[in-house]
Amino acid sequence: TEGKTITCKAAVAWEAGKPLSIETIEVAPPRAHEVRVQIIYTGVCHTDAYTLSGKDPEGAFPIVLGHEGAGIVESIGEGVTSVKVGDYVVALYTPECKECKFCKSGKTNLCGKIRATQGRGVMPDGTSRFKCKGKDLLHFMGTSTFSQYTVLADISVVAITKDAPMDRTCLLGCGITTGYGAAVETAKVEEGSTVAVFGAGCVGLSVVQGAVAKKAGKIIVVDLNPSKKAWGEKFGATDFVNPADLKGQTIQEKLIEMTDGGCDYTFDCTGNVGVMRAALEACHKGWGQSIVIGVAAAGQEISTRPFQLVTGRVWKGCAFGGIKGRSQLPDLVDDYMTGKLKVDEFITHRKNLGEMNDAFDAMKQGDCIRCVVDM
Ligand code: NAD
Ligand code: AHE
Ligand code: ZN
Repeated sequence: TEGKTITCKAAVAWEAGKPLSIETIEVAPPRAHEVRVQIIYTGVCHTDAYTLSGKDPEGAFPIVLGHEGAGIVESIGEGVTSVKVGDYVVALYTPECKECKFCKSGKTNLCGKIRATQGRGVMPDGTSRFKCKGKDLLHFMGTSTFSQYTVLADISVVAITKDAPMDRTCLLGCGITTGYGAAVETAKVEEGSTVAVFGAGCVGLSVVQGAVAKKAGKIIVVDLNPSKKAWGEKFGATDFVNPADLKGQTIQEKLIEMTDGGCDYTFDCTGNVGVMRAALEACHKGWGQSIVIGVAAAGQEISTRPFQLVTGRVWKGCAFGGIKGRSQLPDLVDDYMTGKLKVDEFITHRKNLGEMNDAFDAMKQGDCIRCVVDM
């Protein structure tokens, strides 16, 4: 049966650097291997602000941003078998087709199936499902969760238990999974190891949570904002260093001193390329690994002395924590339900769709970990 176009509200980014406008938009029915989802809650992530700012080389306008969402499947296109109408789902900006070279490699969570069209802001068939005032709107990260209804590829959603509240599960669509996965899946932090986390936002605090789960011995939070000391402690960090308080010593020197020669694992959760260098150089000679998670603006580059790598430090990075969304997210939701994974603690602000610009303003304040938007 042929689906109908839905008219609903969405926060539209007409151009870079301008506030979002709440508009009435038209959302076309899902085509083959697509699903239309009613978004119930969405988080707002720094990456949304980054693309809105115009600094994302892949950013194009007009677009419906948002990639941290949870909702209910409203309708499905031909050939969809992985989810059904009524399923509760989390949107996956890192999809999982289970059949491409990447998915089959066993080495990465990056799926190659729809990455090219996703990066151009269109559905896998090269077209958009969104219209506003007669114009096509672009999709974002394959998800566009700042709309009451959105269309995603079937490989970009995962069904989860209906028992889990969607105002919490939305956060597993990016920030929490990204940091937690970076610690447990990408770095595979070991019991007793020393960890330094640069930047204690939602991502960094989630790294701390992952390091605690893996029983790391020392977990040092590094942040310029003194109020992040208490936040680190709340998630189980053992130490806090504010680089601004160091006299005549670099942050890498301080960390090397605190850890008898350097950290086993460090994580950049700031997106600052100077911090990325410090994080690499704070690693222990011979084996320390530094994981880049932060997203840096177009044109920014990292550097260090090659000697740092020659002497055994490892520089790597990950998207979505290295987690495969369809295979692994349901287990993370179960961990939340059984009290093994903190999620509620990250929510410091709540807004509704009409206040989306306020949610962006809140995110930029030092007291906001995550703002959840009721759609
Ligand atoms: P956030 O702004 O909430 O947290 C960043 C923290 O870093 C803040 O507490 C800030 O005070 C601190 N900070 C800033 N500059 C610093 C410096 N020079 N030294 C020490 N601390 C500093 O951000 P977030 O939501 O936690 O996201 C962190 C980064 O991760 C962003 O760049 C975001 O775009 C990126 N991100 C990447 C992925 C991925 O898959 N790779 C996923 C989500 C977010
Ligand atoms: N489009 C940017 C890069 C942005 C970026 O690195 N995105 C991360 C997710 S951030 C989530 O908050 C990511 O998943 N990257 C892997 C990928 O395939 O996009 C640019 O520089 O072009
Ligand atoms: Zn994000």
